This record gives sequence, C-alpha cells and structure tokens, in this order.
Amino acid sequence: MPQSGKALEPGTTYGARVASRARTSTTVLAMIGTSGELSMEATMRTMRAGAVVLALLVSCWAVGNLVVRAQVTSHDNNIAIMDNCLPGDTGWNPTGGCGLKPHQGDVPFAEFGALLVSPLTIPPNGALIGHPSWRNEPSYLTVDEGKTVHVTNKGGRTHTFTEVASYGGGFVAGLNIGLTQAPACSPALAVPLAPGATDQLTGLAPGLHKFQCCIHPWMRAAIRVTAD
Ligand SMILES: [Cu+2]
Repeated sequence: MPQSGKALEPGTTYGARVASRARTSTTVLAMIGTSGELSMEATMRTMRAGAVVLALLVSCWAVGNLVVRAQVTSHDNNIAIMDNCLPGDTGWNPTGGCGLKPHQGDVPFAEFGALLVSPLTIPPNGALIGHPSWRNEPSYLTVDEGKTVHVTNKGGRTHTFTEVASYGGGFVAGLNIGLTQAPACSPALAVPLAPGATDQLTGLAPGLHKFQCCIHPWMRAAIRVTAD
C-alpha cells in the first residue's frame, strides 16, 4: 500500500504516480550525467541499507516489547523452576551433578555456596539468602479456578515445588540457615522433581497458595486462584 496515498490528486492512481516518478527520475538523471547517476545510485543504496537497519531495529524493539508484556500479563499457567548450575563443575557431583547442557549454566558450586548467606544478615549464623539463579519463574501467578498449572524443572539440579502453610526450611539441614523446617517439607511428603520433570497442579481452591522448594528454601512462589 502506498504510504502517501492521501497526497495523490483526485483521480490519480498509485501506478500512475509511480510511473510519473520514474519519468521524473529519468529526466533528472539525463540532466546530471553519468557521474551524477553513480552518485545518486550510491545514495539510493545507502538509503535502502538505512531502511533495512531501521526495520531491523523496529522489529527488535517490537519483539522485546512483546516478550516483556507477556511476562507481566501472561495467561499461560506455567511456572519454570530454574537454576544455572555450571555443567562440568565437579563441585556439583557429590549431590547429583548438574543436568544442564554445556553453555546453559554458569554458576559453579563454590559461588552457590558463597551466596547462601550475606555478611549483612544477623550474626552469628546469619540468615539464608540463596543464589538468585535458583528461582521460580514467575514466582507469582494469578489463575482462574479450575485451570491447571504446569510446573517444570528447567534447571540442572533437583528441586521440589511443595505447597506449604508457611514458608520455612526444607529437608536439607545445611541449607536451612535461620529457618525452621516447614512440616510439608519432610522427605516423605516433598516430591523431588529431577531436571526436565513436570508436575501438574490441579484442583487448587480459590485463595492464595504458597509453594517452595524443600531443598532450596529461598525458591518460593505463590499462586492466587480466583473464583469464576
Ligand atoms: Cu530447589
């Protein structure tokens, strides 16, 4: 569609306008000679390249905008359990290794340990902070009653997505710094989700439901179910 259609004189078709432009261009080229033609062609090439770059930039902006908006107002009832353990780091081996493929994770075991607590928390034992890469995405979700929520472990470590009455510690004592174990986080109740495993939450009653990982207690999520 012509962008400048409204500027056409009444009764003038777009094809006629293009033909007219072509005739004008031919006349101008004939007037300015061969060097002028080359110069004009170079200018046109530059303009076309500029237009392509501009179109790409606009496309990137549009896609980025859609992604951000989708994250904010997503209607997908999906939660991803995430971590970015470093594949090949032998520090992970004694506790199950890292199930991610090469280049998918970059957090060595030593860094994971160093970020468990912060020197700015209450002494003497501090409080649990936890590595931010170990998280649920999204960590807050509002869904309609009757909808299923799919929870998938997309990390390289084992996690749980366990409903608790109150957030608390998990079943790994060393990761419960400053926390009392949540009753639902007993090993008998908490279902481990290996890398790639999916859990489906159905039949959630209206209200706020609290979930956490019973291995890494700072991995929390809340799902608000709204009645129809
Ligand atoms: Cu976890």
